[in-house]
Amino acid sequence: MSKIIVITGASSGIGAATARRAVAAGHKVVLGARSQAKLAALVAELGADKAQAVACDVTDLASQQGLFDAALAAHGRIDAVFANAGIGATAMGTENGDPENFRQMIDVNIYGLTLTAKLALPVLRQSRGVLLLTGSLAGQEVLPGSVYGATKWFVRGYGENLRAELKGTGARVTVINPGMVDTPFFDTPKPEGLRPDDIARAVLYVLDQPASVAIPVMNVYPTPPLA
Ligand code: NJP
Repeated sequence: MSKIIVITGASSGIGAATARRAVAAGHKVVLGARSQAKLAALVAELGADKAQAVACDVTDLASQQGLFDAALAAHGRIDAVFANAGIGATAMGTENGDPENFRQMIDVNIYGLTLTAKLALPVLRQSRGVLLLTGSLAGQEVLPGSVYGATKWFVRGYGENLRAELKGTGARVTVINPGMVDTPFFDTPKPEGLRPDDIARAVLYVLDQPASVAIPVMNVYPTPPLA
């Protein structure tokens, strides 16, 4: 069945790849990110009958509300929300890190995510849908001094708490934890990493499950190089 999927962080990388794969699978997508021009180009590529976009900043509740309002106005329901917007560190560790970058990571990766979830929960209760959160393998292991990694530890714990909040509603929560993915998240190409479409396939796998199946966590690693 064709699903209505809201994606944040949809203007590039994992979010854009997921939008492409979702539309190819027959779903309809409603895309959010700050960059209006990139979103418009993606909608033109995917087709305006299958994709729409609302420029928004996930750290602003009213701005994100516009994304959800547009999805509900167009489709009357939302079956899945992929809370994927996130930013990385400009330097490794805490001692060498830029405090302004710490604040931005906490704003987008933590606060913005909680706003997405706040807007998603009531609609997903109704549709018995799925909330996917983009975590990270960096939120599964200890990386010395990493504020970015700590924001993704938050995602891991928050996913558990949201699952408890939704218990008995039929709505489900999945935390997707990618390894390194070759996206604009990094300043330089990462050919040794996963492709954005590798994560998109994982997202579509979760969305393809029947309502009776819950996938709490999915870790996606690149295969280690051959010995
Ligand atoms: O990175 P990128 P990825 N409001 O830079 C958007 C996690 N992850 O696809 O606003 C709204 O291509 C930004 O759009 P724009 C990572 O932590 C990655 O790799 O127009 N949107 C863009 O669409 C993140 O959670 C790796 O600049 C905002 C998107 O976020 C997710 O994967 C590994 C925004 C970022 O796309 C997607 O990152 C891992 C805001 N305030 C987890 N700020 C990896 N790449 O290796 C940013 O484990 N965006």
